[in-house]
Amino acid sequence: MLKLLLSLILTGTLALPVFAAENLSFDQLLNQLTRVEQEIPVAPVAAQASDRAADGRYWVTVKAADKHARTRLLEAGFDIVEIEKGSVSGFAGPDLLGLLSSKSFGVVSKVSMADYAARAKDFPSQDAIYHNYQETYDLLKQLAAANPDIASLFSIGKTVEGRDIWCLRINSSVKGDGPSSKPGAFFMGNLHAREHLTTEVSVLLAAWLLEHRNDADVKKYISTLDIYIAPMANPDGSEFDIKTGSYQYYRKNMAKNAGGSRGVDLNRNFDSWWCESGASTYPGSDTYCGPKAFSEVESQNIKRFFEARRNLKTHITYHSYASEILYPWGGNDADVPEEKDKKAFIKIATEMGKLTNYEPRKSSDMYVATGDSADWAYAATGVLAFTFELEGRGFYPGAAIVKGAVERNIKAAVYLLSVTDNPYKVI
Ligand code: 0X9
Ligand code: ZN
Repeated sequence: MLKLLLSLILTGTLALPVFAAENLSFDQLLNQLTRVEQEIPVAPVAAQASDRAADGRYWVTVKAADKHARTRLLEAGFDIVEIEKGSVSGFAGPDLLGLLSSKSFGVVSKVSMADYAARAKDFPSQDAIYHNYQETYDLLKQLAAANPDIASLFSIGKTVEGRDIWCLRINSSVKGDGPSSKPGAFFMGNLHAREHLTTEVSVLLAAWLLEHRNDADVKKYISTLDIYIAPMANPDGSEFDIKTGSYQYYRKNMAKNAGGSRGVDLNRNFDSWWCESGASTYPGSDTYCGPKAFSEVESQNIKRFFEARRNLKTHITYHSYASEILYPWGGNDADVPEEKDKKAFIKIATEMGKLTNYEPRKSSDMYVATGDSADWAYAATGVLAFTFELEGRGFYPGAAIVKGAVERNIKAAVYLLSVTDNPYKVI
């Protein structure tokens, strides 16, 4: 997101950062999505960088003790982009760089545009509306701070690289991670790193629910249910996927495997027929199930989360992309043995399918793959667990898709909340 601001300012598309305002409402957040589509420069980061490289510019940091020094730099023609303590940074072509180096300015460092782009730690500029880890955390914090009577933020646990898996809780009587006897719903995004649309759907669901807290139906769910939203279950992988400024098509967590490869497929690491089918024992593979079930701290944290909350009745784990709503089993061709569960799964998936235009389906009809989180959660705790495969073509469907996906999925999530008090009332 920050990079977008920078590039808009630099390209002159935007004089002032319009998204810098804090505490945006849900509508403002959603409107950003359409506004950015119109305003955004279309060239991908790599192309922009090579354009800049072609004009021979550099990202330069120059000593500047105070505002007078900054004024002198501006007068020399230096376009100040960032002000740091004792220095400023911005872009300079070869002539200006020569001037800055020869006069009494004090060039601290210079970086070619190609190297500058490669340092980027964010979404490519055309997808800058997507929330990275920090931005997701900041938004969750803002939401909790703005609704202290009903919302709180806590960590489900740390990742292998030490990030927190943040979870926003909406509950009118309990804060933090303490127990509740109210029926619970848990929405989880981004278990697979590259499926960034799932973070948007989850975090904007949180924003929408809190924004609409006084709507009659939402008000009722907030006062009677225990609602959890964890938009980024695999933040290490998610950040790795974007950190160069161009997508890495990365799926797994960031575990260091024996043999030197990286990552375990978290959606193959749960203890449900672990590693029997549709999973690989080869560590370099994208569907590597890990050395044993629950070998990964991320899946352990999610396991503990479910086990500590036996009040959970419904769950969605968001993935992308197939426009499908999947229900157990995914690791076995059989139907779930409990007839009432099967009926509830089918009915609820069908209703959510109508609201999203996604196809309801038994998970194993997509393919049999063992060790997925939804199968495990249902088998271990009885929670009615759905895997959503959001819409889109490809893992990086762009900024334009977000608004519709969020709106559709809010309807489905609200429907799920409407049955969370007793999911079996639908059959
Ligand atoms: O393969 C997966 O983990 C999911 N698809 S994705 O493209 N998001 O990777 C599908 C999970 C559905 N579960 C099973 N079929 N077991
Ligand atoms: Zn996935």
